[in-house]
Amino acid sequence: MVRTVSLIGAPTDVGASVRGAGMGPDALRVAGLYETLTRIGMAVIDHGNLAGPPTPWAPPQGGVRHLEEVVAWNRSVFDRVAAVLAAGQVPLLMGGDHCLAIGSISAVARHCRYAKKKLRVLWLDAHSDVNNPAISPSGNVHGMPVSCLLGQGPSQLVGWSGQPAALAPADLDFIGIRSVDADEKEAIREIGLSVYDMRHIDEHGMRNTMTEALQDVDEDTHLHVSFDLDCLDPMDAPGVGTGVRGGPTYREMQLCMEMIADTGRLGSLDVVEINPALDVRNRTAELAVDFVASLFGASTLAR
Ligand code: B3U
Ligand code: MN
Ligand code: MN
Repeated sequence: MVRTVSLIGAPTDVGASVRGAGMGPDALRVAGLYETLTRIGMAVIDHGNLAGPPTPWAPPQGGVRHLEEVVAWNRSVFDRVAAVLAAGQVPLLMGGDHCLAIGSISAVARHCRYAKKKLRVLWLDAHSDVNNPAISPSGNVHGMPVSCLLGQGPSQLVGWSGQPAALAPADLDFIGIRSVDADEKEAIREIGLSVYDMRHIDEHGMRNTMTEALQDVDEDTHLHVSFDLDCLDPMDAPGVGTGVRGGPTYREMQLCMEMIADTGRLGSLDVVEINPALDVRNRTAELAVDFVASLFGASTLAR
């Protein structure tokens, strides 16, 4: 059966500190996301862009910036992702910054509970995004989505899945991490999160890393990939707001995506933090399209 992928644009940089991620959905369209997925045999629907408030660029209040606007954008994302899942389709959220994963993954978690599926989230990122208002150095919510999903963020952003926490710590694996704030390190240790950081990938290779990360994925698993493009090395992907040197190479990331595709369990996806204002000829969006194609089995089908 051909699976239908539903593209959902959320053009906002409301959770970031650098302007421009709001242009991400159109950069992905210009890079040929729809056409590429169609070419590899998927049915694709582009739902266009969601609407939401403009980014006020105000300072943080109580350790959080733009809380009201972050809530509004995530509400729209939650509702649309929930509707797409209910229709039996695969939601592909085109961000926008990474705060949008709160709405997206909360909807996925609720769906998995009703569908009696085990949710596994792979968080591909340079950052661990596990800050909260008490410890965040910036107040930017794109550094806090993991905490919110674990039930520890601002109360307005917690509990949307219908449970106190959308995710249990064991539901989540980080891949590619190399920038963690001091208090975040403490939080990661306290919560007991599974982190495959760049050191782990350097020492064990991407193949062993992904074999380990995917080992308990079975036919009852719903895999969600939350793909922050700053996971990649900025030499390859310059179009991101907070790039960090020393990420996986193009080849390593391709292997990561192909191994996820091989499980056949990919159920939903976020593609976030592309910043066309900082990019070079849309290279980062084009790269993202390559990786998304691999996630949906492009290389496997070509064999
Ligand atoms: N940890 C920093 C920086 C950051 C997190 N996520 C992104 N940047 N993209 C923070 O502000 O929380
Ligand atoms: Mn992120
Ligand atoms: Mn990041």
